[in-house]
Amino acid sequence: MNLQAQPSSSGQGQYRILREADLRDYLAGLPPVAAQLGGVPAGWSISEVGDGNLNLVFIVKGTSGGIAVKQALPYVRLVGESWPLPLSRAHYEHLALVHHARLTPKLVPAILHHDNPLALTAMELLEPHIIMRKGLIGGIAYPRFVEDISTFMAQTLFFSSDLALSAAEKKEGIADFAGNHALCKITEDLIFTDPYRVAEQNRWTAPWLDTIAAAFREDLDLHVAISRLKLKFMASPEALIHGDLHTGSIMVTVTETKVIDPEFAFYGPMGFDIGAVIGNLIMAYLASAGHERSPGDRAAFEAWLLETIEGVWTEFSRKFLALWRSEGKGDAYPVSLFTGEAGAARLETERQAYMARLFQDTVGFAAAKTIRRILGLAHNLDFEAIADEKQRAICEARSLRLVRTMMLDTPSFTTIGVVTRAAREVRDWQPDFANP
Ligand code: SR1
Ligand code: MG
Repeated sequence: MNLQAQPSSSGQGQYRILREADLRDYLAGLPPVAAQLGGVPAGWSISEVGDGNLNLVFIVKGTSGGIAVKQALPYVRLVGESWPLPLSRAHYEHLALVHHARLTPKLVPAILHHDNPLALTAMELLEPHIIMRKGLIGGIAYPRFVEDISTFMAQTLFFSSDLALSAAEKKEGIADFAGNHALCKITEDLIFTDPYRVAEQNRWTAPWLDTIAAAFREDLDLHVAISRLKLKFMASPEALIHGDLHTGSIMVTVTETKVIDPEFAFYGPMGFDIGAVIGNLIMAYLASAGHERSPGDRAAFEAWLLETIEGVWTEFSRKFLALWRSEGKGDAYPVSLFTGEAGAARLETERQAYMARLFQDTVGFAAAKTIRRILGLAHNLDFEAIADEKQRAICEARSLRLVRTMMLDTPSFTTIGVVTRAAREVRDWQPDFANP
């Protein structure tokens, strides 16, 4: 397995896991970064704050400002050294950040420095932003979110697709990210395979979900559905996707949204990103009952979540279609094949059909993203923060009931309104754990 980062033209350092003192010396040797921090290096405060599954994250503060430094570890942090992981993911994350910054500079952190051999990126410190998932657990609504995330997805997906690019540009893009296959393999295993079979690392809220987990392992209809989604993930290089666009990869205030952590980026199906956002909002909605202090005290927040789920799809779809109409200069759908009034009308019909297919993919992937967080290895704080395990299991069982239908009967979810209606209906369903 290749544990080395891609060769770098700058070549500032050999890989070593940075500790505080080492990082201080390293940053002191970078004049623009040192100037941004201000003061003397000995006075900088450095703390490791990473709570994700894979990397180290340091916050460094000086007299003038702060920065965030992310360093990839040569293994999966959540599991340990027994699960090696290539450092090259930092290279792909940097490439994706550059793509995002070019298209949506206000929606991503500014990159201050990147060192490939050290698998390290220094970025703007996002303050007072918090991880969106934590805000949602706290019942905070984010009025900018729909506008920002729909812009992020429409821009980054459309402009890396065949609708915008020449065939040559698109294939070069695919090649640039083709080496990120170890990160894809994590997704292929943890999302599309393990939750549906006996796998050592699976876990769920036992004993309440034991019967449901067993049923998911036996359900061949579900195995066909998840395998179709897996194939779509593996074999549909539609656009450069973020690849891990859950609410833990988004930092927010009530006035700003910043998308972070695109280390899983590769050319894949667009619905995987959109489904990640929608699936994670569904989980926030169905976990919300577990965070109530008194019955109904989060009703307004939950109504906002449902409106947000609807807004994410409708605004994404509107913006993506608008881009296609004005910037659809790629090699797919050649303009010369759709001339005149009849051609324009036919192309518009085709655009609507394309969006309908993309919506179906989105529904399926949203379901897959939810199931993996309840029955697989890496769980979501939305549910994990519910201390009463039976109450947590009730919220998780409701989620599984909804998304199992979304995965098995995807065509019946014709609009996003059908999804939110089904979510609202399952919100107060009481599972019978003896007869789930
Ligand atoms: C072993 S990595 C587990 C998960 O963490 C990342 O955030 C991705 O979602 C991955 O699937
Ligand atoms: Mg991440």
